[in-house]
Amino acid sequence: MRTIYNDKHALHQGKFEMFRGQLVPCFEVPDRADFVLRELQQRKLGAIDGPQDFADSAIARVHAQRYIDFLAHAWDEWVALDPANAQRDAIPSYWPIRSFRSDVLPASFPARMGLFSYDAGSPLTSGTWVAARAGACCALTAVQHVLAGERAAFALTRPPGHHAGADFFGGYCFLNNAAIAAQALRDAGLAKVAVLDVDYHHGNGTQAIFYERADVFFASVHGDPHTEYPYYLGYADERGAGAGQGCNLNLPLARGTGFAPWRAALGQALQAIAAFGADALVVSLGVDTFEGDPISGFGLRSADYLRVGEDIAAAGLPTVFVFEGGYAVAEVGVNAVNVLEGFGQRCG
Ligand code: SP5
Ligand code: ZN
Repeated sequence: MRTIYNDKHALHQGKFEMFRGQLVPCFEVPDRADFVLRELQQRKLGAIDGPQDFADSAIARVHAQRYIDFLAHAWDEWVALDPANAQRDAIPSYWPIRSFRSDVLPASFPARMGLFSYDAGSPLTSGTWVAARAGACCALTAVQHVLAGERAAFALTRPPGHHAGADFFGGYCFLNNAAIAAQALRDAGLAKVAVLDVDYHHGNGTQAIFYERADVFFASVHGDPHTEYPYYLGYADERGAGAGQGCNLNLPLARGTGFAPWRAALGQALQAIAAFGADALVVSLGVDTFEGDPISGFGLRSADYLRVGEDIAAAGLPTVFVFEGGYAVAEVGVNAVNVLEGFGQRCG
């Protein structure tokens, strides 16, 4: 399987994230992608190419223009507030929760930053826009290879994407690479696309982007939001709305769930995707379901990821894998590449 990778990902390197009243070192670090890259190279899993460049218009198919404009200039505005900010990450501290207006774009940069975000755990840095944009180009390039007839391709992206909505960042995510890929597949003429999200955390951004649409099915297996991030979305009763009624499937599982019940939920998601009649599949491939993950609570072991890849391959669909979470840095390469290897062996 071909991988699309770009070393600009390392330009996004947050220092700290807010956790229970303290700034703690970021979990989402550049080493994550580099460990996956090294594992791909060692196992000779296929060609590793750079991305093609795409215009921002491909990103604007999913993200609001005023949000793209905000991201593109955020760092300069942050430093303009105070030259000393060049040494600090930008983290929001104000949010327009219920009863506030979100139609007005305040002149104040911190106020706008809060309008376009939902947590204090996703620092924006000098290289965030360039890295996120390059990641989106990796996802779009992977789509091109699958449209050209390859069975599957892997976009080795960071920062991750599935928590980012049409006009907000959060959960370490800025541009929703999986949603951008799914939309690109639709724009190329495929009638029905499914997004399968296997990250430990619910893909709230992807769900929100497609919630009222009948052409993109979203299925997710994740930690129960009653106790797990992102808390405010990802419940089983969210089935889609309007034209998208029935096109959203959430399968929340309790913290502590092991591979057998997790795999049964994956089977349920894949069955729903088959019933939907998808022409192509985008997989939000987070491996923070690993038993050793420092911020998550499922019990998957490294060998289990081979089975995950086999199960996904059995769906028989052209597939774009997009890298998401996974914070046990030393094992993240083995785990992610096991999925790809399992997929490759099953699909031939
Ligand atoms: C893409 C993705 O996986 N995003 C996950 C975002 C999770 N953010 C909240 C993490 C809370 C960190 N908890 C630290 C526990 C240290 N003992
Ligand atoms: Zn995650």
